[in-house]
Amino acid sequence: MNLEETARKIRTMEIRGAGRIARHAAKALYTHSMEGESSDLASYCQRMNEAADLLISTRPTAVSLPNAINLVMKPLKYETDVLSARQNLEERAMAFVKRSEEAVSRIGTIGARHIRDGDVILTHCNSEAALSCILKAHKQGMNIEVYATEVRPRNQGHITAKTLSDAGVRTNFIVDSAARYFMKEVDLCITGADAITVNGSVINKIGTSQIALAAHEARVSFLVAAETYKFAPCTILGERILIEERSPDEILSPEMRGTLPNVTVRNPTFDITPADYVDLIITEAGVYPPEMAYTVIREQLHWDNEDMISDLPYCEEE
Ligand code: RI2
Repeated sequence: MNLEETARKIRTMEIRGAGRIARHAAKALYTHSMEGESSDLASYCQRMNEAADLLISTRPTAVSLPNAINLVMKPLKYETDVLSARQNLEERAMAFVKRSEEAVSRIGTIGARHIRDGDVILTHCNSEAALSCILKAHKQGMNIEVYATEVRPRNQGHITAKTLSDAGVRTNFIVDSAARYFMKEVDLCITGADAITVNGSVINKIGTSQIALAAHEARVSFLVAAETYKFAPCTILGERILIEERSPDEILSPEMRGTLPNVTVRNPTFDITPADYVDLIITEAGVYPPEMAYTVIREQLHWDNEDMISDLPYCEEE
């Protein structure tokens, strides 16, 4: 898949999920570097910077995307010749893909330790990291049951239900608004994350914060499974994560909206769950209470490298 195709597919959500978006972006940079014909370092850098800008512009919220691009692109500025610049960038891109895949698997192993035999787990949207925990527990022979939400308007819950069903996990498929109704039957909620701020707030699929609130009310644990590259270094500087608002067509067709002249359809894709409602964040580097987000950013993402924070391209005001 070339750069433009990858960018288009991320934008239209044919490629979706915060981790997958990041891996595809790294692969697109790899391919773009391989296919290019730049003979000097300056034109190679320009070409790659344009590619990075295009990829970053595709979706604004999942911090995994700019974090991955940052990891691949940033050291370019220290290169002195085009050949090694290309080779090093391509190595970094593939190293990120490998690291990301291993992280999801490791999160499963760590997360399964927080699931007990007999647990009923509620999950929201379609998260590789959250599913990794659930599937690992199932593989270890635990007798678990899952409530999976539908996830209007894009219905990512269908993918989750199919994955769980194929793996033989007993699954209840529910509409998003039924989450509080069923919370009394749930032992544990596990979701993924698109971004985690320095104060431990979790940005994830719209509806997550309502579920966290219902879990809090029912004294049900709320866990978040997320690779360390979902933490947002820019939030240390007080920046906010931009919440994507997608087309109203995803909710009501233009024809239907035409019959409702006084109605505005709003379609925010993500919401923010404050740290108070999050019990634990499961990462590939171990588990952290949300209050330790600063430590994760500092130790795992090496935020104190001045280059990294001086020109972060990806955080905008809300
Ligand atoms: P993993 C998804 O976003 C969902 O919000 C999901 O919870 C999150 O990414 C993390 O997914 P979207 O692309 O990286 O469906 O754990 O909007 O797979």
